[in-house]
Amino acid sequence: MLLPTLSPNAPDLADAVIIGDEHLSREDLVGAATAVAERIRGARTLAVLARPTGSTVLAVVGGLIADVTIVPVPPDSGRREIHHILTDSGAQAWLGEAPTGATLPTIPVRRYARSWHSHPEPSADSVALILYTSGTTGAPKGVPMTRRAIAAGLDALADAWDWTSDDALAHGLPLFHVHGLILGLVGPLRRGGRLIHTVTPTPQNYARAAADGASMFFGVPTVWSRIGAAPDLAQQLSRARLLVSGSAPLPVPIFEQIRAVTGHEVVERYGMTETMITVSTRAGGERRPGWVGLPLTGVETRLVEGGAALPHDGESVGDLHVRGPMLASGYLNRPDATAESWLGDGWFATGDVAVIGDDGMHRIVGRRATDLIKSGGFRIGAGEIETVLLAHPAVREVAVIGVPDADLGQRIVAYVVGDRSPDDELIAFVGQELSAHKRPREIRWTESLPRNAMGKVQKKLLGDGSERG
Ligand code: MCA
Ligand code: AMP
Repeated sequence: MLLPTLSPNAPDLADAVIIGDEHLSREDLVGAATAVAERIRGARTLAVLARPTGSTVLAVVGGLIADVTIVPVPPDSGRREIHHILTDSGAQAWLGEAPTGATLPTIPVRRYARSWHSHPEPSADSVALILYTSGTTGAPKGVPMTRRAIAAGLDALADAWDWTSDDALAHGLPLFHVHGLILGLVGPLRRGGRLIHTVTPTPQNYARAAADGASMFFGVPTVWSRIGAAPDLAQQLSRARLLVSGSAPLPVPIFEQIRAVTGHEVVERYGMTETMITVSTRAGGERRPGWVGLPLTGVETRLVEGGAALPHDGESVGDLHVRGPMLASGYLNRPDATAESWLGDGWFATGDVAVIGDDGMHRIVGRRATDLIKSGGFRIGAGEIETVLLAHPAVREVAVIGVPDADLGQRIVAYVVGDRSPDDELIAFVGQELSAHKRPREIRWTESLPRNAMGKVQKKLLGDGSERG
């Protein structure tokens, strides 16, 4: 059973989910989400505009109860992105709020409706969620996540982090990724503890959640960096049990700053949309700054270079492959891309380059793919932004890269050849078509792009030279 604590006979829990100003007891959750389930039963796939609201929580939980696949859509998605996600996933309707100009029908989510009908537990192989994630080129790919994989991934984390129903989890991460949605919402619902979703992950909101009794905090490195820079607020987090970072590398100075101001060594964990979390430091183990820890229970990892396995000696750098029960089994409608990354025998090629110590500790060195940018913990494909910019009449050539950024890890910069237009216009143009976080922070106009003899843009020559592109 994916959500045992949401069975109609589970004991009530006041404030099982607090999201912004909305408070849902466990009884509210079960009653209202079951009412959603009644309305949608028999549907196959529904889209949810994943704003951080009680309606989104009820829509997702209603889908889980009714065995209807939910596709969370970034609420600030542009036209092109929404169109792609809806057509690729085959979503039949919007559940809850719909974006302006929506063409699909809308099924309302009613906060005060109640049903106590008991729905049968869906098959463990049923697809609960389809999450979209960027590749280097083209539109985002859908990753179908089964109930079995989600349950396995969450239980492996509970084991690593000693995560129980006594924990109250706090975070303010988006509800359309593994981090905020699966770990951050389905996680506490599976464990049976409270969730405080702070809507935005600001230092003020995290300090308030700590004062309200949160024991566990999730953040991307940008969030921890901003908290570290606000020591008075950060001190409030001292009383928590566990601070967890993931989605991008946590720089060592930030680890140390958080330790200095909260007394906590942040637990770092590593994962991907396609694999959920596979490697983590443990609540009861060493937290080594710059290292992401040990494979979770049930996970195997290997380092490969040119088809040969590399030793785990803390020095050999190779492609990281992972295998475990929390992995998805492929991309939706993309057998080509699936075949590139799922290698057979259950192994998945992460595209990340790593070293493994003889004690099993993993360090992520970087990414093999040159065109994937991580900004604020969001995975962003350079190619997707380039395609949009090329459709702007002023743009003749474009190359998008991630440049190092103290706050965001990387920030998106677009090198453009064309008829000079206001930078804001180009940035807004990307925002109309894609999500807000895919907008370039900066446009750099140039006479030409550096190309090799084959005509391919040499991104390594752009930026200040330190970029991974
Ligand atoms: C942003 N702004 C811009 C631009 N970009 N303005 C002009 N041009 C741009 N290009 C605006 C924003 O709209 C915002 O305005 C203001 O600038 C500040 O933006 P920003 O610095 O980005 O801060 P933020 O909006 O506070 O976002 C930082 C964030 C966010 C909260 C850390 O990046 C975030 O939520 N990241 C989480 C990503 C995540 O959950 N990833 C998980 C995927 P205004 O203030 O007016 O709005 S990874 C995953 O799931 C795996 C499995 C894993 O390992 O976890
Ligand atoms: P996404 O599919 O958005 O979850 O992005 C997954 C990618 O984020 C991984 O392939 C890594 O490149 C990166 N990532 C996630 N967690 C970490 C971490 N703790 N350290 C370094 N990179 C990470």
